[in-house]
Amino acid sequence: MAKKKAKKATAKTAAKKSRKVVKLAAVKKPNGNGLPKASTKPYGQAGKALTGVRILDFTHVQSGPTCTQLLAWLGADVIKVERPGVGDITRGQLVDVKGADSLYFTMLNHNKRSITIDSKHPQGKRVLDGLIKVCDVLVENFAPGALDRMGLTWDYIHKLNPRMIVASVKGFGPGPYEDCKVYENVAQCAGGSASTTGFREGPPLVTGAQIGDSGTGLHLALGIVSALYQRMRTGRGQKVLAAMQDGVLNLCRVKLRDQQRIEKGPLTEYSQYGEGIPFGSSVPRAGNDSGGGQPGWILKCKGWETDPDAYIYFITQAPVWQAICDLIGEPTWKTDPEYATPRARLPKLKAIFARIEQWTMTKTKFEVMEICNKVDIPVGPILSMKEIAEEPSLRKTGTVVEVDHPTRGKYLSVGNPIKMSDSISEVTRSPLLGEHTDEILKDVLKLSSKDISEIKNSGALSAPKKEEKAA
Ligand code: CAO
Repeated sequence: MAKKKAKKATAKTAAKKSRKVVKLAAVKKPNGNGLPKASTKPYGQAGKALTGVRILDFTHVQSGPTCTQLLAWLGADVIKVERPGVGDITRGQLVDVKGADSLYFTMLNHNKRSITIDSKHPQGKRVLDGLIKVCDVLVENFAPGALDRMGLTWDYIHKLNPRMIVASVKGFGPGPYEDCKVYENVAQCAGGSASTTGFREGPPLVTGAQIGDSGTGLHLALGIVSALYQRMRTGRGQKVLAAMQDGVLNLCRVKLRDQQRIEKGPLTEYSQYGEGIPFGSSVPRAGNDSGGGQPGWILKCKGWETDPDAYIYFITQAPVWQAICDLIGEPTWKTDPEYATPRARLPKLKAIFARIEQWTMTKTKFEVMEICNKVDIPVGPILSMKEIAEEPSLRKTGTVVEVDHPTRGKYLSVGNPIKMSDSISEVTRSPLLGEHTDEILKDVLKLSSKDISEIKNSGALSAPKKEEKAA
């Protein structure tokens, strides 16, 4: 009985502690169903989704920063810890403006604060310990074992702060490759994407969409938000792992679907089937075939001879087959048993798309888009990055934003692709290296000026002097 009471008390204290960090009205003012009274503030003015959540951001390059940038857009206070003098390596990669942080860095680190700490220096460790105590989530994507080598093991962190959620991106989950370092294209290859991308007669291909890095960052963000939600009930943190191989495979799940179908017979919707080419034992590369049940292909449009992006993705969706026949001038195909049903069309897809292409080549991709959408035919223009950058509707929604930066000037970035009616994202510029070091020591850690001087004088927050480096 006494044990039970003590347990209850511990749980209560843990819950109380967790409330201190995430100040959710839901917890403070229960209203029958546990939710607070509906806010009377206008939408967009009642804080942000993650207001009150503080993130210790140990991420670098792309996968981890994608995750923490998203959390920052959703309202979290993201404190990015960087190595003194160097920072996130991407600050100096693919530089286009001399002396300024690269677009690689700025476009992945909006809305964050930066503090420089040598995590292996005893005084640096002292600062980190302080931050661990006041943060809700530690996010990292170091090479396997690097966090432990800094002394920041799960046990150590959890002892300092039992509410802490420790979230990691790694290349692989537990298994034969768990110790490997991984970059984007390694993950695309190991996650099944490359073997299923490209043309049958060509080599495997990687895709420009950063499904390994940014894709895994998104998976991790969802894990973190879920762990924060679970912590509301349990009062304790947990480990969250998103492995890049797993993230890529999750995005390739239709291909694992096809792997199981191929064992039972040919994949009839693949153009390979129509061409009479036998299937092997694993899912082949399918060019521009659609991944679903509605056949599609990329077709040339007017101007394709000189414009590399004058193409359109055309889907011969079954319910609009009649409209397609009328548009391309083949009205007899509507009733001809050789063409009238999806099944009858499967073996002739190549010829059918060639005939549709004769029509699309007489129009620009935007004309095809307009004409087809009027009669509900799903098509997609191949938009170049130039066209996307200039597209007014994307600017209007904040999906493409112009950001001003003190050393590089104005640049374009992708804003938050998730739109929420009561948690509006504003994109603010990425921090300069160590820009918020003093502010964080003073306002977040509440250190005295004496303590701050002591830490600074120890060299834990600044780059080693050149002579010292050489020595
Ligand atoms: N103070 C002191 N040391 C620091 C520090 C700081 N603030 N920040 C980092 N370091 C140290 C680390 O402790 C590590 O040292 P040890 O190897 O001695 O333990 C060292 O910097 C290098 O870290 P790393 O191994 O993570 O970096 P890397 O450039 O060698 O590898 C990468 C990069 C991406 C391959 C590797 O981090 C990785 O595999 N991460 C997981 C998968 C991932 O996220 N990949 C996507 C990257 S984006 O394409």
